[in-house]
Amino acid sequence: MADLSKSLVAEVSRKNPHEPEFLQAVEEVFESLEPVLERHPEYLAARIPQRIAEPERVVMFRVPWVDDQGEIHVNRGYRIEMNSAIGPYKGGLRFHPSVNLGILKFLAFEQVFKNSLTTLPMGGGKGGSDFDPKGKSDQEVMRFCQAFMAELYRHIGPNTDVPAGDIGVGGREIGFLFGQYKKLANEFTGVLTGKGRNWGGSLIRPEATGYGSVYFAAEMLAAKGDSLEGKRCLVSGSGNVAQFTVEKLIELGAEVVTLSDSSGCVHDPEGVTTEKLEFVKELKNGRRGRIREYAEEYASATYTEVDPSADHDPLWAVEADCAFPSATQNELNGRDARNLVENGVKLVCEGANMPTTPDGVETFLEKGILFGPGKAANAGGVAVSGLEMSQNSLRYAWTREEVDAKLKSIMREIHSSCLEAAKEYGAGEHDYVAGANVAGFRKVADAMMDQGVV
Ligand code: NDP
Ligand code: 2IT
Repeated sequence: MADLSKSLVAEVSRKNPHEPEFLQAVEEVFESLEPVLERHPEYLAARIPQRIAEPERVVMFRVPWVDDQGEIHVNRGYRIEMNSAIGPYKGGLRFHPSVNLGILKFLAFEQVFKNSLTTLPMGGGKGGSDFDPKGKSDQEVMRFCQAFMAELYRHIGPNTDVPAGDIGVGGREIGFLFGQYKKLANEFTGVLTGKGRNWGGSLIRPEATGYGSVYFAAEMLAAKGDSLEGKRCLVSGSGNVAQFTVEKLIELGAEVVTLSDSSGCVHDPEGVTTEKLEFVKELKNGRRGRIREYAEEYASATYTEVDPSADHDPLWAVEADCAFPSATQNELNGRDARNLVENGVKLVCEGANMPTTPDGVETFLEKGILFGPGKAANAGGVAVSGLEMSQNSLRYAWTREEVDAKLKSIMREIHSSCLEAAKEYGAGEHDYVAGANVAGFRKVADAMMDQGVV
């Protein structure tokens, strides 16, 4: 890393010493911005890097709730309002026991650039709680969501901050959150996205992140004269993003041979068919069971439990052409990256946010792997959230075909703006990491310059 970005990262690091994921995300972006800052000293004079790495506002609050046995629990709620230069704060809510301030700041920081890339007018934000929905009854999840929204509702609004889902927050949670917001604010507005289709939700929003990630992968391959047809693919996770990544890959003629959850991974050399995918959807969204049951249901599959002492993930050691990490941050390390390269993987497309560690990214770039970074590749979800906001404002609903066509064209546009930015600032021909960071940054930075020191 050159001196300029090093000293900027050191400054952010001094202010945020206990937030490793946040610093990881900042370091990657600042490194890519080096040539931009050299060519545009006005950004440095206006302290844009320092300002963009400082949330406009952070809200932290107590969330007390009562379980089915009458026991009282206390969780912590957060909303990071990172940047509103190009639109209202926009980004998901994560409910997971690992949630802390640093993780949400990394996600909010990434969201600023991702939302800018979508071409839609959305600022960046992220929130959530250390609440664990696993093993909780629907009633408990509802009471938690109501308690969480009892505070959050003061800080959000359709023109201020519009949350959505992320890990642990899907259609069920958005329903409970929306119901409580509506009751407290006495307003039916598009304050959340990912809503049910009968009450203001957009068609294709559930599918959008996974579909968008596959559209982005198809664009990367098309730029090399190739396609997904017949490609053997590894997918990690088995939640929202993973499920619809698999669905679109099957539709485009690829073969998916892995899935996982936080307990372990399954390898099915005969491929995940549409019927097997339906089983996974029912397992994960209906019964809320474990992916291990896939291997119990289908004899072609084997299950490997997570080994916390292992230095690599067996899922990334399976022979394949393409990999779609779609579970969580830092799930694919340097050793995993080398395993993938040795086993013939030519494309890695990040459905999750920052799933690849920095040494993993370096390996992919060094080896000339087509690597789609999360803030570009998984932007389809928030893009369709933006389209849901537009439909809510219009009080109108587009058809499935209309939304899907817009998603496809947004992903195509993100792909080409990454390549153009990489070229303009002298990065490698297929350096989507630099391209996404630079293209996402320039729009936000210019808006911040226009709006003065606020
Ligand atoms: P879900 O909660 O639907 O699914 C998450 C999946 O990842 C589950 O299979 C879960 O396993 C697994 N997982 C979660 N945490 C861990 C962990 N610490 N270690 C190992 N596995 C884990 O979430 P999504 O599919 O919505 O999100 C997946 C990723 O995609 C996240 O990085 C998210 O930020 C990102 N993303 C999501 C978008 C969306 O629209 N939903 C948009 C853009 C990015 P288990 O069942 O055991 O919990
Ligand atoms: O990481 C993400 O982009 C999301 N979780 C989706 C955010 C949104 O507002 O739809």
